[in-house]
Amino acid sequence: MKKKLIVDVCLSPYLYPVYHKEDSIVVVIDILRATSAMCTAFHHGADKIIPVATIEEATEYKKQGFLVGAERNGIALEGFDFGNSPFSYTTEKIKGQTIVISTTNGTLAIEASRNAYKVVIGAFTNITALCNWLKLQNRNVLLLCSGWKNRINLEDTLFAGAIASLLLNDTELFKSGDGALAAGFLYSSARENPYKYLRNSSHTERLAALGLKKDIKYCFALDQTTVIPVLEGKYLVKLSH
Ligand code: 3SL
Repeated sequence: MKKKLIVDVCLSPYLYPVYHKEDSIVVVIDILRATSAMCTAFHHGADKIIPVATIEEATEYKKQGFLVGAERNGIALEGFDFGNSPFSYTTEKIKGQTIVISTTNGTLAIEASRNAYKVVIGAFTNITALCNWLKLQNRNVLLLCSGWKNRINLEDTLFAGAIASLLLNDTELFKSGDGALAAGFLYSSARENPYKYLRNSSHTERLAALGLKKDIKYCFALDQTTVIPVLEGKYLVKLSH
């Protein structure tokens, strides 16, 4: 019998070192809102994205003339071109451009997983394209939730559960680690209406209090794009598939 591939979920970037395996594909997940915004930016024509962990790096790129998105605690930082709303990455502003993004959690998770075999970006907005691609890779898959300041959050876990369930149910290729089992249970409770299920979660409440309900709804919309961003050196680029 052919050995099965493993799909597992790492619930926080803090735990990443104990999940790291040299041969795994890592899917970085920050549903609200970094990875949703990145998929949208590519869909609207961004050429490359440079994800950076710190505001100092973002400031340095800004000085060099790059378009820079910077967000902390849900708020767009003054002196930069964008925050983290998918709606700010419009075609008029970013088509053909290399943009720089620094966010509270999402870009930290990318930084944490740089040493993986491959790092790709996942969101509800590219879920079908991403799953179809993962099924063809013949690799273990680690779904890395960005969480909130190293704590677990519900929306990333739920999305990880959705991906794990799609990989496990649609093929015989994978078996799951306990993280994927737990996230899958969460997803099966929430799948009828994830947006409603998450209405009392901490980051949904935080963004709603900032008047960002439209962003939240958008980040739960399925398949807005077929783009899969992939990390190549310091750049995220569009995967050709
Ligand atoms: O944590 C992050 O990286 C951000 O996505 C947070 S926010 O949605 O912009 O508040």
